Amino acid sequence: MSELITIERHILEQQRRFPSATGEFSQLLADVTFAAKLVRAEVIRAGLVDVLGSAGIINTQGEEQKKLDQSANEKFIKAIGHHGRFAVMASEENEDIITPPDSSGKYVLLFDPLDGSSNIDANATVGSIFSIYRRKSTSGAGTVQDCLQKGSEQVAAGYVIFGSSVMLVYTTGQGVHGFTYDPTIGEFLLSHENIQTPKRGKIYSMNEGYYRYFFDGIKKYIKYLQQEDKASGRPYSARYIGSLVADFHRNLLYGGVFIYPRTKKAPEGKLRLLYEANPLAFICEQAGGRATDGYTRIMDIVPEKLHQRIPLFIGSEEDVRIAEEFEQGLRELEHDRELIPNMLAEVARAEKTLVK
Ligand code: P6P
Repeated sequence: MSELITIERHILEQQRRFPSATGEFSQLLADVTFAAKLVRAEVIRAGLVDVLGSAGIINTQGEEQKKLDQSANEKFIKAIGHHGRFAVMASEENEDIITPPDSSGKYVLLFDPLDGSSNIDANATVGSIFSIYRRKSTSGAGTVQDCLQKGSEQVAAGYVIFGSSVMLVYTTGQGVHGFTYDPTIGEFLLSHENIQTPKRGKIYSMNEGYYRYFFDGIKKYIKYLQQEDKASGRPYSARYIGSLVADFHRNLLYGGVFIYPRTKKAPEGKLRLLYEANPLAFICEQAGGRATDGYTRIMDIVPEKLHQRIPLFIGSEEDVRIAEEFEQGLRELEHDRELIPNMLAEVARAEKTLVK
C-alpha cells in the first residue's frame, strides 16, 4: 500500500526543502485547504438547498439562502481572514479589497471562490481558484497596490475542482501537485505528484458559438485544427465545459489548449487577470505549459485594476505557440492536403473533355 501523504504533510516537506518558506507560509496553504473543505460541503449539497431549506434543515439561523458563489465567498473570507496572516484579500465576488480584522500579515490572497457557478444547477464541474503574493506595503493594512502585482510575483497558486471527485492542485514554484479528497477521513491525499502537461495535445477548448465575433486569426486557427493531418494529430477534439477550472484541469492532464480570445464584442476577452489567468498561468508554466494573452506572457502583465479582463491562451506549449502565430497573423491556413489530389483529378477530367 503506497504511503498516504496529506496536503499538510506535503506542504511541510516542501517547506523543509525550501527554507525560504516559513511556517507561516505553510499555514496559509492549510487555511486555503480548510476553506476548500467548507466550500465542498456547500457544493455537494447544492442540489438539495431548496429541499433542505423548505424542510427548515438549512438556514436554521434564519439567514436567507445565498447564491452558492456568495456563500463560497463568505466561507473563504471567514475561514482565512481571521488568522492575521493576510494583510489584504481580493475576491472576484467583491468590488473592492477586503481588509481582514487583523491585517498585520505578510501575505496577499486573491481568489475566485466558485468559478463556473452558473453550471451548478446542471451538476457540472465547478472550481475555486486562489493566488498568494507577499505584500509590498511595509506597514498598516494591505492596499490595492499589494493586489496589483504581476503574476510572476506569486508565491503560491492553486485551484479546487469539484467534479466526480474533489481535487486540490497547487504550486509554490516547486512543481505542480494534485491531492484528491477522501471524504471517509476528511483529508486531501497526494494523488498526482509533479504534474507535467504534454508539450502538444489533441484537444481544443473554445466557445465556438462566438465564431462570428472572433477575429480572422482565431477563425483560421479553428479551421487549422479541424483539418486532417495525422502527423500533427489533427483534427483535434473540441471539448468545452464552460467552466474554466474543469476545462483547464482536463487539458493540463491530457494536453491541449484553452482559448478565451479577444472578440469584436469583448476586445479584452472575458476572464479575469488576477483571479483566473494569473493563478492558472503559474500552474501551467510549472507543469511545462505556456500562458499568454495571444501576444504577451500572462505573468508579465502588470495589472491596472482589480477586475481587469484579459484574453487567455493557455495549455500545451506547442499548441499555444501555434495559436499565437494565427492570432498574430504570422501563419496562414495551408490548403487541405486532400483538397490538392481532388483538384488535380478535377483538372485531369477537364483536360480529357477538352482533348476530345
Ligand atoms: P462563456 C464561467 O462563467 C467562466 O467565468 C469560466 O469559468 C468559463 O471558462 C467562461 O466563463 C465561460 O464563458 O462566455 O463561454 O460562457
